[in-house]
Amino acid sequence: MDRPPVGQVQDLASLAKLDETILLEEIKERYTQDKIYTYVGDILIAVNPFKDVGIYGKEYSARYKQIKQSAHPPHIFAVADAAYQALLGRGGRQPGNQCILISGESGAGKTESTKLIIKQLVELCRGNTQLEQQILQVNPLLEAFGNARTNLNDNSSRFGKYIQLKFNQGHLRGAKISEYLLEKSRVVRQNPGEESFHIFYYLFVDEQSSQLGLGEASSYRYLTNGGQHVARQLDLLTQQKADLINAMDLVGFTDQEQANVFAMVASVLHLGNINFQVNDDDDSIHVTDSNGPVRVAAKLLGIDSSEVEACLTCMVTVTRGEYVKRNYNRQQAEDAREAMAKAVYGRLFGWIVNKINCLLVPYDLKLNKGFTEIGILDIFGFEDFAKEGGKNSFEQACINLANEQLQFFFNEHIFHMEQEEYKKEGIDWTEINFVDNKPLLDLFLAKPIGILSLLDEESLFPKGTDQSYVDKLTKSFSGNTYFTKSPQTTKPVFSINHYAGKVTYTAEAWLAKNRDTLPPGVPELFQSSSNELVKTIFRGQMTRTGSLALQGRRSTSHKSKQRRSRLTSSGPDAAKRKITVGAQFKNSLGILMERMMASTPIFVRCLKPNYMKQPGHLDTQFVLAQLLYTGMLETIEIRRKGFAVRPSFVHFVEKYKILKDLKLKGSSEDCVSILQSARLEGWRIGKTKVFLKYSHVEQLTELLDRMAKCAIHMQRIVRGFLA
Ligand code: AD9
Ligand code: MG
Repeated sequence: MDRPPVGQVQDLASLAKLDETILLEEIKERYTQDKIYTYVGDILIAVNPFKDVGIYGKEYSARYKQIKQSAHPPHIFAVADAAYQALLGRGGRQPGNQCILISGESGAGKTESTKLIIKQLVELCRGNTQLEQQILQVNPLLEAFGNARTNLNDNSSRFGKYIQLKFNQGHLRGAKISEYLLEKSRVVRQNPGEESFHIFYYLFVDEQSSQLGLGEASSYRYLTNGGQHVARQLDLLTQQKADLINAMDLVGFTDQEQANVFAMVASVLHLGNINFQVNDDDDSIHVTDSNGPVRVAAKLLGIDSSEVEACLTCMVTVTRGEYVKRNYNRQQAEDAREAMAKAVYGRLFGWIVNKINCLLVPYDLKLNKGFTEIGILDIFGFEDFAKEGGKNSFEQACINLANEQLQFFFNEHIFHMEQEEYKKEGIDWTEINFVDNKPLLDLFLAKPIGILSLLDEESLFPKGTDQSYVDKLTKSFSGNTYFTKSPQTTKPVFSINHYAGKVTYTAEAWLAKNRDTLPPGVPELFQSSSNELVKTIFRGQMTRTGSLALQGRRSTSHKSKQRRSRLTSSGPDAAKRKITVGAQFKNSLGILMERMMASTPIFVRCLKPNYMKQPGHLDTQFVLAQLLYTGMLETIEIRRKGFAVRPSFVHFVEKYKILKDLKLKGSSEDCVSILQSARLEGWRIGKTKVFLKYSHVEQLTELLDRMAKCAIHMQRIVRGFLA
C-alpha cells in the first residue's frame, strides 16, 4: 500500500508502516501546517502551537457535536464530544463515568487543553445556565492564585487538579474540584528568573495597593527573592485583574469575601518584610520595627501586632505545668516568619477551592444520586529546573511522582490490561513490550523503604536532618538502578532516573516541608482574628506539639489570657500527630487512581515543540524524546494491531442486533452473524467478548444511523399513505 502524502494522515494508527522517523515526519509536517492535533486511534496527540491557531471559535464548536471521530480533522473538541457521547452511552464507548487524562511536560499545553474541553462540554450541553457560566470561570479564577511564571512556562500550574463535572440526563448540574499540593514554598522564594503566584502582581495595578498599605512591588522580599524583580506590562496585569474580579463575581464570591482575600494576599507580602534584630544584652531577638510591616500585616489579618511579634520571636513550652519561654535565634525567627506566610497563603488557596466547590454543588448533588460525571485531570507537568540553573526540591519530587503515577496508569490501561485480556480471552496475539515504570513508583511509594516513607521516618526522628535523610536513601537504594547519589557527598543531593529523564534533587528543607508545622501559637493567634475569613481558615488547627508561643509577651490583655487557658485545656487534642505532606500527597494520589480506575479513560498527550516557548519551531530531538519516553511508538503499534473496543457478547448483541435480527440473544454465534452481515473485517471473537477496532465501531454506528434514517423515512411514507 502506498503511504499517503506526509502530514495528511489524521490517525497514525492507520499507517501501514511506522518507525521513529516516519512518526516524527508526520507530526512535524502537520505542525508546520498548523495541524497541531493528531490521533493515535482514540488517543489525541496535541502539539503546543504557542500562538493562536484560530480553531476554537463558534463554528468549530458547532462542528464537533455528536460526530464520528473520523468525520472532521483531529481536535480537542472531538475529545470533549467523545466523552460526552460516551457519558450518555452513545457511540461505541461504554456508558458511564468518563475521565479525560491530560499529560505532558511543563508548558506542553495541559491547562489550555483542559479549558478548551470544559468550554466544549458546556457548548454540548447547549445550556446557558448560570451554573455553566460559573463553571467556565473556575479555571481563570484558580489560575490567578495557583499559577505562576516559571522558567518552563509563563503560566505554570503550581498545583494539580481534578475537575469532576456532574451530569444528570445530559445536563451539567455541578462541578467539584480536588486540588493537589499547591507549591507553597513559591510564596517566600522562587528559582532565579521566576515569579510568585500571579495574584501578588495584581495587587499593585491600581489604588487598591495603597488601601492595602503596599508600596512598590520591587520593595517586597517575597517578590524579589527569585533574583531581579521584572516589572510586568501594566495594561496586561490590569486586564488580568479585571478578569479575575469578574470571575470571582460570577462564581459567587461576595464583595466582602473578595476584600478579605485581597487583604490576606497583601498581608503575606507585609509579613515577608518583617526584619529581626538580636538584643545585645541577652541575645534574644526582636522585630526591628514594631510600627513597620508587622503592624500592617497584623491589621490586615485582624490580629494583635504584638502577638505576631511574640509568635515570631520566641516559644513557650509547658513542662510539668510550668511555662518555659525560649527565645528564637535569627534563623528560627525567619523560619517562623516564612512558615506563617506560607500557612496564610496555602490555607487561603484551600479555602478558595472549597468555596468554589460549595458554590458549584447544588443541594441534590450532595446526595449524589443519579449523577454521572466526566473528570478532567490537569496536573503539574514533569519538570526539571536544574536544566535551567535552578534547583529541584521536595515539590518537584512530588510533581514528578504524580507524572510517574499518570504514566503508570496509561501503561496499565493501554498495554497491561489490554494484553491481559487478549490472553484471557484466547486471542492470538504477539506481545508488545513497553517500558514499565512500576519500579519507580515502588522506589517512591514502597513501605517501609521508599523515598516518602523514609522521609516520614526521618521527619519524626528528632535528630533527623536533610543530610541524614539522604544518607539513609543512599544506604537503602545503593543497588537500585533508578537511584544515584551525587558525587558531591557533602551536600544532600541525589538523582532519580524518571521515565521522562534523570532529575537531580536537592533535599534542602525536605524534612521541614514534609512536617509543615506551624510555629507554636500561630493557629490560636489566627483563630482570635477579627476577620471572619482568617478565623475560618485556621479553625480546628491546634498546635501539633502541644507547645505554645508566649501569648502577649508584651500584652497581657484579658483576651490573650483567656486564649492561653483554652490552649492548655486542649492538651490531648493538641498532641495528636499531624499527617505529613508526603503521606497526604500519597493518599490523595491513591484516591485519584481509584477514581480513575472506576471511569473509562480518554487520553490526551500534550507535546512541547521547543524549549524556548516559541511558535513555528519544532525541535525534532526534543519532540522525539517526548514521543519515546511516553511510549508513543508502542502505543501506535498496539492501536494498529490491537482492539481498543471490547464489548461483552450480550452488550454487543443488545446494541447491534437491530442490524440483523431482533430475536438474537447474546451468544458468540449471534455476534458473528451481526459482524458478517455488517461486512466488517479484522475483528476477533474471544471467550466472552467481541474484539473491535475503533473504526469498526464507527462503521457499525453508521449502519445504525442509516437504519434509523430509513425507519423515519418509512414512517413518513406510511403516515402519508394512511392520511
Ligand atoms: V504546566 O505543567 O502547568 O507548567 P501546561 O499546563 O502543560 O504546563 P499550559 O497549558 O499552561 O501548559 O500552556 C503553556 C502556554 O502555551 C499557554 O500559556 C499558551 O500560551 C500556550 N498554549 C498551550 N496550548 C495552546 C493552544 N492550544 N493554543 C495556543 C497554547 N496556545
Ligand atoms: Mg498547567
